[in-house]
Amino acid sequence: MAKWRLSTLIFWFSILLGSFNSVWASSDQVYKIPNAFDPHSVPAHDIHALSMLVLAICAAIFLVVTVVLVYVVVRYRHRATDDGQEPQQIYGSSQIELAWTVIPILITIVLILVTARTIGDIQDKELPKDALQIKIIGHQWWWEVRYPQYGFVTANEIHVPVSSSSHRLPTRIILESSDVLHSFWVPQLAGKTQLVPNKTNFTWIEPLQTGTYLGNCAQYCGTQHAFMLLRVVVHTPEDFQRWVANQKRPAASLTSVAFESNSADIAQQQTINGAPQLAVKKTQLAVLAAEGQKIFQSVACVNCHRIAGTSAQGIFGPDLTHLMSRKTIGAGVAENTHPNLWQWVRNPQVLKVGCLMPDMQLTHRQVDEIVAYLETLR
Ligand code: HEC
Ligand SMILES: [Cu+2]
Repeated sequence: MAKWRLSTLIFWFSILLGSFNSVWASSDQVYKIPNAFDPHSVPAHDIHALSMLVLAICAAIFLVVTVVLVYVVVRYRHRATDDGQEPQQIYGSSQIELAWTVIPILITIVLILVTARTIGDIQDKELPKDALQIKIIGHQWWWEVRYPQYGFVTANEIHVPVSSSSHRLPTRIILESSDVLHSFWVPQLAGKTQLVPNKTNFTWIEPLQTGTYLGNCAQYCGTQHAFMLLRVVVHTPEDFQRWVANQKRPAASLTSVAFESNSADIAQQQTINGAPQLAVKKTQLAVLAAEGQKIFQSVACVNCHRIAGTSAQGIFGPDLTHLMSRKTIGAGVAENTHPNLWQWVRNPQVLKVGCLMPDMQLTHRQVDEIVAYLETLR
């Protein structure tokens, strides 16, 4: 009995914790849980309205059943004065049988119709011809994000403009997979859509408020499925154009970048995890970064990663041309900070066990240099 009570307590406590998650979601953490009941985009609003209707119908059924059940249990409970005989039994009441057949059928038809209408509305939506197009390719366990109209590629973080009633700016999203099934889901922006190998799927979003919206892969796809997170950053149209202009640039040449003042903040940081603490000055940093680029180009990094404007043209891993413009690395497994990036390059298998980037067996010094180079990729 005591055990049963404890497990019940734990059960309800975890339910409670789960519901608090959506409250905590307001702080800016890497792992916050997106709330599907707080839609900020056109298709998500439609889905939300439908789910509220379905919930209301289910709640009404639940209420009727519970009230009748409680009434019967109380009204006809066992009494000391009972004579032990069964009450009068009813057989073959066509009235009752009709009622419990026809009413559920009607309810089910209503649910089917409203669902079909919402799905149809969302799928058949005519988007403006000049709508922004994004192609997302699922990989174990990260998202490749292509902007074919602008000719650049990024990863895991999707940037789109905000839409308003005066200036509608929806985004069409083309979904493909390079390996296994994945599922694109950003609950506040749209419903789930599968990414299927050898098939092209579509979905669209039309965010109505700027901000960052979190999503994740919603189809189990292997070891690191849980860390196949994505974020959608919704900008004002002007900010979006600024972001696009930066992404379109090839990686800036090292000599110009490393001496820029914004490298100074990197210079303040120190290497962690037992590596020698380097208090580097800007010029030293430039030397480090130049060395880093040489190493990057001489080891296997270039086989898997692309850095536009350099000889690195691999496509197996994420495009690194503007790595530092991303908030996270490893599809949301860690924030894109100096210590995390260092740890990643040193051995990605520590941060993301089983991920498809191997431990490159670099020395601390080589990692310092490569990270100095990567940090010029803004
Ligand atoms: C065998 C292919 C391969 C090689 C070689 C490789 N990587 Fe990777 N790399 C990947 C893959 C795949 C990912 C994505 C892993 C994930 O998120 O699950 C990745 C992710 C990264 C990321 C994080 C990018 C992001 O936006 O999340 C960085 C930085 C990176 N690699 C740097 C390097 C460097 C530096 C080297 C060379 C020392 C290197 N990689 C060698 C395949 C490779
Ligand atoms: Cu997955």
